[in-house]
Amino acid sequence: MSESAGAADPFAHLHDEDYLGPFGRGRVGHADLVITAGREAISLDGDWRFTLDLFDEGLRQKWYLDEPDPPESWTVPRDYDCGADRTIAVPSCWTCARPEWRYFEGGAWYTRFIDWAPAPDERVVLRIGAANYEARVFLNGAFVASHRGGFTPFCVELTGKLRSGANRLQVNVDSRRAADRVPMHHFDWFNDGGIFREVALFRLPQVFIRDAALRLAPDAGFGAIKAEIALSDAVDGTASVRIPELGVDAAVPIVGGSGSATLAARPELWSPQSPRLYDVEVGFGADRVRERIGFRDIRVAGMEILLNGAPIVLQGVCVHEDDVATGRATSEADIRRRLAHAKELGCNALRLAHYPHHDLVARLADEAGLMLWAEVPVYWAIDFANPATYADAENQLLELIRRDRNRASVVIWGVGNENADTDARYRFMSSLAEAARRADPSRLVAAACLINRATFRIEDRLAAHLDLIGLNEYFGWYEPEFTGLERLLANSAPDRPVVISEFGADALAGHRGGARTLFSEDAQAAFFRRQFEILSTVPWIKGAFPWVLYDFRSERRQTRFQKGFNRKGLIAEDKRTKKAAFEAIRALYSANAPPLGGGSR
Ligand code: GCB
Repeated sequence: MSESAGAADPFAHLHDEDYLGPFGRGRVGHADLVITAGREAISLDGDWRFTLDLFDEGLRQKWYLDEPDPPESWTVPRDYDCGADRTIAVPSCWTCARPEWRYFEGGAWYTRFIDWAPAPDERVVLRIGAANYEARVFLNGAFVASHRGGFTPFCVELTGKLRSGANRLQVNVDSRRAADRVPMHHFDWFNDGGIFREVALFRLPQVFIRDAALRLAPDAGFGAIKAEIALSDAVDGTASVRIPELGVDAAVPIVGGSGSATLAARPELWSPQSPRLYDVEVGFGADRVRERIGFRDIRVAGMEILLNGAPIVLQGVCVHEDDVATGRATSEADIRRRLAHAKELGCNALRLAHYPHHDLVARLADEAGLMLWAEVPVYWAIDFANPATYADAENQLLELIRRDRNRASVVIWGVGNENADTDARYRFMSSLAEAARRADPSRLVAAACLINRATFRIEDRLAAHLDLIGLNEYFGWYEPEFTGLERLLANSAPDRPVVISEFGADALAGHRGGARTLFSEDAQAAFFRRQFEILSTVPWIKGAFPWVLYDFRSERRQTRFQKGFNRKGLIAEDKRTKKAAFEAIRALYSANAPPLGGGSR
C-alpha cells in the first residue's frame, strides 16, 4: 500500500474498478518517435528491479508513488517494494526468465534508478525498443506516458523531469491478450511478455531533428534524391544534407519545423546483387544524425514487379522472430544467422511474419542484399468495427514506417494477414493501406489474403488498394489435394501481381516416411516440390514465401509431433537441424531450376 495514496482511505482501491482510467491519457505514438541513427545512446539495458503483478495491484494501489526507502522507515505496510533485489534483464522476455513465469500473461513492474540529470539546455528522450503489449511509464512517482503495440518502438520526452541525484524510472508492462488488441487474443505464435528490445536515453539540443527520410526521387530517371526533414519544433532555418560519396552537400530550407528538397545525384542503385549503401549526414544547428542508406526504386507496372526498372521475382521465405531460449528477444548473432540461412536457401527476399521484427534486421538486410516484406500484426479476426482498434493498428503501422523508411531492403509494407473479407474489415484495411501509401509512397503495399471460397478465386475487395496481392494457401496440407490449387489458379485472373505469401506443411525433424506420411520430412519436401511445380506454370505469380524458416513456439500445436511448436520450419527450432525440405527448396531456387513468374532472378 502506498503511504501517500493510503492516507485518506486505505481501502479505496478495493472498490475502484476504473483504476485504468488515468493511464489512458498521454499515449505516445508515431509522431513522438525521434530518429536515433548515429546518435549517442545512454543505454538503460541491464538489470531492472522486477515483479509480476497479476491483479494490477500496482495501478490500483499506486505502487509507483512509493519511494525506495528501507523497510525500517516504513510507517504503513506495503505490498510492493521497488527497492527489493529481484531483477530481470532488459531486454528480455519474462516468459523465458523462469519456468514458472512461462505462461504468465498480465502486468509487471520494471524499476530502474538513474543517477543522472541532463544539462539545463538539454532535452532528454527515453526510447523503448519494444514492450509487449501496453506500457505505462512513470518517473519519480508521476505517470508520464503510455504506449500500445507490442513490437514497435516508442519515445517519451523526459525533459525537465529528471532531477540531479536519484531518479526512479518505472515501466508497467501489460502482456494480456485481448479481443480489441492488434493482434487480438487468438494467434499462432507464443505470447511473450516484457521489455524485449533495447532501452536508452538520448540527450538532444533544444531544437533537434525529429525525423529525416531520404529516398530515390520517383520518376527522375534515377538521377535525384528526395530528402524530407522534420524538426522537434516549428522553427524556420536551414538544415543540411551531406552524402560525400555522391558529392551532395545541400542546404534544405526549413519552414515551420519541416522542409524537403530534391537533390541532383546519381547513386549506384541498391539491389540484392549489389547492395550499395551511402553514408548520409543530416544536420540542423548543432544536431546531427548519421545513416547508411541505399537508394532504389520499387514499383508495380502491369503484372510485373520492377526493381530499378527491371522485372524481378521474389524468391522468399517467411520467418518469425522467435527463439526457444530468449523468446521474442533477439540478438545480432541470431539475426545474422537468419539472413545467412535465407541466403543459403537461395532467397532474395524475406517475409518478416507477423509483426515488426528488431530494427537491426532491416539494417543487416540492407547490407546483405535481401528484400523485406515487413508487416503489422493485423492478424485473423481483429475487432475491425472498433475505432480504437483501428487507431492502434494505424499507429503501429506508422511507427514501423517511421522506424524503417530509410532502409532500402524494405520493399513491402504488409497491412494484414488472413482476414475475412467483411465490410468492416474492408473499411479498416483499405484505410490502413492508404495510410501506408500516404506515409511512404516509395514502397509496395500488400496483404496476405485468403481465397474467395464462394468463387474459388484469388479475389478480395481489398486488392483494389494493394500493389501486390499476397495469397496464403495450404493445398497439399490443410487441404490434402493439390488439385484445389490448380483449380484456383486456372479460375483466377488477377489484375495485379500475386505472390504466395505462405504455403507449407509440418514436419518433425528426423521423422521419416513416404510422401503422404503426415509430419514427415519426406512429405514436407514432396509438398514443396509439387507446389513449386504448379506455381511455376503461372506467369502472374511473381514470388513465393515458403512457410517458414524455423520451427517456432505456438501453444495451439499440441500433437506428439508438435509439442507446443509449429513444425512447418525448413529448419528445426535449434536453428541448426535442416529438414529435407530445406534442400528441396534450395534446389528449386538454384539457378538451374525454372524460375517462378517466367521472369529473371
Ligand atoms: C497461416 C498463418 C500463420 C500460421 C500458418 C500455419 O496461414 O498466417 O501464422 O502459422 O498458417 O502454420 O498454419
